[in-house]
Amino acid sequence: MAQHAPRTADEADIIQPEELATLESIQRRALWLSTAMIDHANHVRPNPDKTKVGGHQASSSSIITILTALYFRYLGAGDRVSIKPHASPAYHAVQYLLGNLDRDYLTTLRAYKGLQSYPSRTKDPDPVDFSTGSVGLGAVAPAFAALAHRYCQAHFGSVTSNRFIAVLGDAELDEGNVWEAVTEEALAGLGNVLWIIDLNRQSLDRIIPGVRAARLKALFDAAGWHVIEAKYGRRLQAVYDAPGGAALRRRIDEMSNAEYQSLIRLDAPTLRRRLVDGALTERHELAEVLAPISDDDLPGVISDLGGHDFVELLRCLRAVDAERDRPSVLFAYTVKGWGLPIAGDPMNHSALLTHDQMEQLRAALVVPVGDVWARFPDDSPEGRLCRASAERLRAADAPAAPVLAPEQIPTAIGVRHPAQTSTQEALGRILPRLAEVEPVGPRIVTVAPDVATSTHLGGWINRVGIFSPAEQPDYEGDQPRILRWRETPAGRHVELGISEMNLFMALGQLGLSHELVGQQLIPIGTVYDPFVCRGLDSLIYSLYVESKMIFAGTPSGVSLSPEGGAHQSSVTASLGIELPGLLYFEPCFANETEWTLLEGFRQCCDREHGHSTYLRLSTKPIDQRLIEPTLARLGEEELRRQVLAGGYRIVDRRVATPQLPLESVVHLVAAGTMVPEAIAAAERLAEEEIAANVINLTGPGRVYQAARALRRQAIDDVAGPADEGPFAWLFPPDERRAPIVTVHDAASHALSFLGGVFGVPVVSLGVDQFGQSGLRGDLYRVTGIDTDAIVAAALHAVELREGRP
Ligand SMILES: Cc1ncc(C[n+]2csc(CCOP(=O)(O)OP(=O)(O)O)c2C)c(N)n1
Ligand SMILES: [Mg+2]
Repeated sequence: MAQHAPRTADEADIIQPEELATLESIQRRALWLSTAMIDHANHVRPNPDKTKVGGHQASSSSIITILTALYFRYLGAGDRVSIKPHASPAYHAVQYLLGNLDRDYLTTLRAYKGLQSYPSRTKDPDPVDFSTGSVGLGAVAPAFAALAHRYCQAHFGSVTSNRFIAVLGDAELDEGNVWEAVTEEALAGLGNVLWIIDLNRQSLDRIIPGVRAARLKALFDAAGWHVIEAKYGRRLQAVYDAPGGAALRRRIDEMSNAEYQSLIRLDAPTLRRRLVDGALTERHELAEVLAPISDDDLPGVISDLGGHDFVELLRCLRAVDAERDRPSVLFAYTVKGWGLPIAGDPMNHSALLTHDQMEQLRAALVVPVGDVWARFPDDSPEGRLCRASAERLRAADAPAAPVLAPEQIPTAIGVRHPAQTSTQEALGRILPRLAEVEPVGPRIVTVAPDVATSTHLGGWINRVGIFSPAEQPDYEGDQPRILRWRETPAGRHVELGISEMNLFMALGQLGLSHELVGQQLIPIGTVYDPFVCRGLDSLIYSLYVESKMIFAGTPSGVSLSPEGGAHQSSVTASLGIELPGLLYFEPCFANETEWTLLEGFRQCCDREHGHSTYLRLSTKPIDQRLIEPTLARLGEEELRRQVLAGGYRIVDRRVATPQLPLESVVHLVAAGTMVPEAIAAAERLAEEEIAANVINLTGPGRVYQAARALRRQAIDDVAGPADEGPFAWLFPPDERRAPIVTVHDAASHALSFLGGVFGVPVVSLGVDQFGQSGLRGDLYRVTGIDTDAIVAAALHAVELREGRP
């Protein structure tokens, strides 16, 4: 259980008094700057919108001691840190004092192109290792980055990173994703991970019940973490050691958080009375131990918590360093609003100091009059410590290994597939072939949340093995078996427990390993497509931080048929189209799967502009011969180009039904598994004298982006011929008045945008109800995406074009 760091160590051994005084002075300035930054944004900067600007003075102040201890004493080069979202001003204040942020930015908190409301690794001007904002996500990110560190160290020998630290708000531990990470076996034993919990016992609305801290410590302990606490500061500890001190400790330990929070806001005489009179026992001892403490000192002593005591914190951090084989969590007891007049107030989350309170604070924190944004003079002890700390933090990082160039990724590797196969099987056949392809193969790492075999990663796993920091005994020995589960440090598949939140967080951080760890990885995850939604928050987080990863959602839609309604995805296609930073492909054929996967690799190699890639795959066997005529007509290179640009005409009416007039044209636009049904529908329509093109929309997101760009060009009146992108070959100019039918094993809405591109009628077929078990044919019929439904929709679309409702 929670350890108290040994108090036997001599204080002077932990920190010299002069340095302690310097740290105290730096923290005063950091507290001022962080509070003043928020004040300026809210009360000084012009605000024509009149919407509250915000910023969290209380949340920032509660980690001010922790941040000062970390950055001006503890951290070194290669340490990567995540800061709780609402303390971004405190973080920027520290970066300013370290010389990593220009003074001009101090007046730009929450302004356009200024300091972001929450730490952002992509948008803030100073170095931010991990973005935070949605509580719980930034908290766990460093632990997954440490997994990338461990993996890269085992595989490539050198890394640029060292320790991975998260400073969390205590209410972040309410989020389930935190516990999914804490109990994840793949993260076990990461001795370079430290979480510092800012235990101010307050969240947004409320004071957190006291029993929680004890429970939380027990949970971490049970999960194999090293638990330490910085509960009381040295002043309070000294009182506990005096006669009657044990009674005071019991009184404070046993009182509710709400009572403690109220006590620390009282004047000394009332505080003294409440402490004694409010006790059920030991009143005499309490009065005795409090008697020698003056009224001037009493409030400071009673609110003296370990998270605001440098010596106590540094003592705990020393205990952290002594532990190498498991992650550590330090519960640092703090006061929300520490050092401010709003300290401990239950409603202080968004509270802002008034003008008068700011003035008093400036005087109390000895900020130079007339220079509220002052740094320390270079030749002052504080200035010297700031400089020395900045140098220590910057000290020679090992150089990062070079990133592969997109040109080093093959365009195709020509895997052969049977005549009938699914895209899921195709991926399973392609990956093992890539294992040995230099230079990309060794950089591929796969991840699955307990679905590796059911998403067809078996062949890959047999080839490359499972990653484990230490070799695990293989009790199955050399017995012949379909899947060899060899766990070694050389393995290239990371198997997670069933947590899609962990999957996307792991992929996200592995996909940033070049930036955070100094070694590039190409992470590929597999997940049942419906459960993409289960990990959606961390998927969005990973895209927001511009990670470069690949994942296959498979199987998808109702095409998986007998598996039933609970496993049928529908809205994921829309996510693929709509999420920024994500490239989405829904291939139908095996060779398309290969080309789109390799495009995903190229995206991972373009660290600046590359996107993550989502392949929406299926278990439906597809007749591969259907693509042959188009392959012959366009040639492999051109077909591949069109596939990657978003789509191609797999049935071109100019070839299939040249005798039918232009007025009879209808476009059948199908994505992924629905292409064969659309082809069959086109044949039937030809019998009705309707000329149907079938467009295989391999990349609906890219096509949507092209549509957007086309309109933008028109609105902006760009000179010269418009870049029509895939529309040039999908909808040639003479066919742009033809109506469209879309068919997709996904929500019908996803492709309905196509009608708007050239302003024609569109009938969208898709899955807009929850599914059920059944044969594929039955399910296609009841959802209205089978061949009959496509034919009927096309006939209706033709009527629409002719003006009939
Ligand atoms: C996922 C999510 N839900 C809700 C919020 C809104 N919110 C912002 S801060 C906060 C409470 C945070 O409390 P704590 O983590 O203890 O930090 P403190 O403010 O005490 O420093 C909440 C609920 C959020 N940012 N993210
Ligand atoms: Mg809190």
